[in-house]
Amino acid sequence: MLGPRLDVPYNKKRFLEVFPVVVEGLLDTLRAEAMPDDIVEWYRRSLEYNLPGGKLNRGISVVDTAEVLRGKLLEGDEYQKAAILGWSVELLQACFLVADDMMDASITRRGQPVAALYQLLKRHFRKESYYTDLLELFLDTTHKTEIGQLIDLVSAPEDRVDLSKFSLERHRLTIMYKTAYYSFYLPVALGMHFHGISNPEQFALAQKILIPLGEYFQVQDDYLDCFAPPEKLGKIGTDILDNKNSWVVNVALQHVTPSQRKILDENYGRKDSECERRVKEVFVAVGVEAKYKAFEQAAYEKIVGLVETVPAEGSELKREVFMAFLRKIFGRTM
Ligand code: GPP
Ligand code: MG
Ligand code: MG
Ligand code: MG
Repeated sequence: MLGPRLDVPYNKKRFLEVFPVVVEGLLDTLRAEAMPDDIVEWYRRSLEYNLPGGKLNRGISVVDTAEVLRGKLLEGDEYQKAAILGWSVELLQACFLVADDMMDASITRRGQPVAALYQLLKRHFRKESYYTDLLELFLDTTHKTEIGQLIDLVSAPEDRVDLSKFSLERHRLTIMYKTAYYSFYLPVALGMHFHGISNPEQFALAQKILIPLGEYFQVQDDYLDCFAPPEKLGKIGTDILDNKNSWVVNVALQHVTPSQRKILDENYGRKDSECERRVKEVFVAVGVEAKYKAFEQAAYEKIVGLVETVPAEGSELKREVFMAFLRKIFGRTM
């Protein structure tokens, strides 16, 4: 294929090769403040433990975006710089996941908080004309994500299960804020700034496509929480136990018989694995899997339709930026 290479192993390998630069840069900022060696060492271990373990889709998407916009592979220092911007998203993600796992009482995942991204941006981007745009983007996105997390948690009281409070409208609002902005809009917007795009209309157009893409991703996350094998998913689902306003329960509620509804009322949101099992039985019985497959297909077509609103020629943005992201997540099972 001519132009950017988007195959996953290659992109992941070269992205990981920049990680030592990220770590050394961050450690230098501590050494420059004369931090004791054991503190520097702890910081190194924390970065190495928490950062490289995931899929790295968000970080790699910053580089992919920049390469698609440029129409060629980035090399040398330029590649390194784009990858550092990608690693800054992974720092934000690591920090979010640790907080989320405490909020959701999850059992397994990657580790402890790291909030070094602003040091990283300062070190590598301070002299760029778009430095304040980067800062603003990270701050606004973090705020949106925190609001999303607020809606998610307030909608799931531990002591008061009331399924009549759930709705797909509330679900849409939740996932747009808690996931879509930081996981989809942020990486592409960073790649756009890196490439030198500054026209707000282009960012608005990107957002119009990426928010629905992110919503689709979080519906997948909700479905996989319930139905994917934990060893494959890398995390143990907690949504039923946590009384979450998830896509799955909303779809089930639309199709239950009165007796199935009673089972859900009595078993959803209870911290008990037998209750969880009964809830899953109802989900299976009402045919959630087929509804999910239909949802995936419809979401795919809707997003392709939105991508086609980007002009095929002569636009600063390129359709491939979005199609590359869509291909990464369509039909995923982990
Ligand atoms: C995903 O929700 C949302 C986040 C990881 C954002 C967390 C943001 C904070 C400000 C803490 P989720 O709980 O469904 O994710 P998972 O299934 O991975 O636990
Ligand atoms: Mg959560
Ligand atoms: Mg969670
Ligand atoms: Mg989840």
